[in-house]
Amino acid sequence: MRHFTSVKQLGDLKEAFAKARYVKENPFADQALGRNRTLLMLFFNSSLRTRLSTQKAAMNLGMNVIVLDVNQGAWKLETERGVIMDGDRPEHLLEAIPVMGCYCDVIGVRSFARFESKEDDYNEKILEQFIRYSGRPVFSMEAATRHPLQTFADMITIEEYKKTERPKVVMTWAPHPKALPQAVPNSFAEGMNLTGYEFVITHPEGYELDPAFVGKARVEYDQDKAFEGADFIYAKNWAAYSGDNYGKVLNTDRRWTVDSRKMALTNNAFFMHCLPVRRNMIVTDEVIESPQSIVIPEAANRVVSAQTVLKEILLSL
Ligand code: AN0
Ligand code: CP
Repeated sequence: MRHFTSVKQLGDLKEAFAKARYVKENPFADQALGRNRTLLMLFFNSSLRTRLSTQKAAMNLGMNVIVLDVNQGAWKLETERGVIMDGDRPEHLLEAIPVMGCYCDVIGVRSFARFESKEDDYNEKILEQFIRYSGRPVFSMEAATRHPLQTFADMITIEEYKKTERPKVVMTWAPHPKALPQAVPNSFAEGMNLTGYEFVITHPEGYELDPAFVGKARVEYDQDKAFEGADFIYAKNWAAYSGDNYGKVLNTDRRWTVDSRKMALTNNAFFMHCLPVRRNMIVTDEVIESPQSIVIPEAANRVVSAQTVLKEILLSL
């Protein structure tokens, strides 16, 4: 593996899960692999889990780590070519990327959808420039359209908790006051389509995701119906994708909040969320604190997913 931007690049899933299990059981077995190798983690957006878990994963592999928050202390970056740079951005991405490539062996990038241009977001304009101009392996720490390290951790978690070969997994939209990207739901749907699980997506009308990510999922607009018999409930908010509504919040209807009444419709389902989560918007206190909530082990598996992927990248150097 050189670049990692989608869970599709995990290749054979059984093998990927076996590699993840090995990493989880033997976290310090590959300390020599990363020796004198430097990881640069670059953040255009905030992070708690991705920052800490990826740094921990790299340290487990013996790597040195540099973390840069582009918006705190670095020069503000111009990202458009052809712009007369007489504004507040003193440096261009086209110099910054190859310069950063000189100081490291591997680059992780977080660059969310900006909701300014659907085309730029869905072409992964920022991430692709890192791949093209850095001269280094690049992995996504959530880009505009996907969050593959999160999805891989989610998949590892479902494998650990599932009680049947083919569990019913339901991804539900839930309300949120701000416009959030589609990266997490896109990526989760992409991952679920690679498995043999039964996969259902439920959301209000207007929140349809890109069909390329929905794949063979069943879309059910009645949330109660979708929840019936579910083994896993995966909650997430996203802003609208379709047409002129791209990036818009169409409603914040709290009838979609995941609560105990809805969880009672399921097959005693586990509750999952990538976090950070807004309580009593996305999910009630009661559900997230219940024994069926696995959000913390899910977050813990972010170290495992990052370390499994970083190890593959190091092996390719
Ligand atoms: C981000 C999102 O929804 O994509 C990050 C989630 C991992 N969430 C927020 O910005 C709240
Ligand atoms: N789940 C996740 O990626 O969290 P952070 O945004 O805190 O990194």
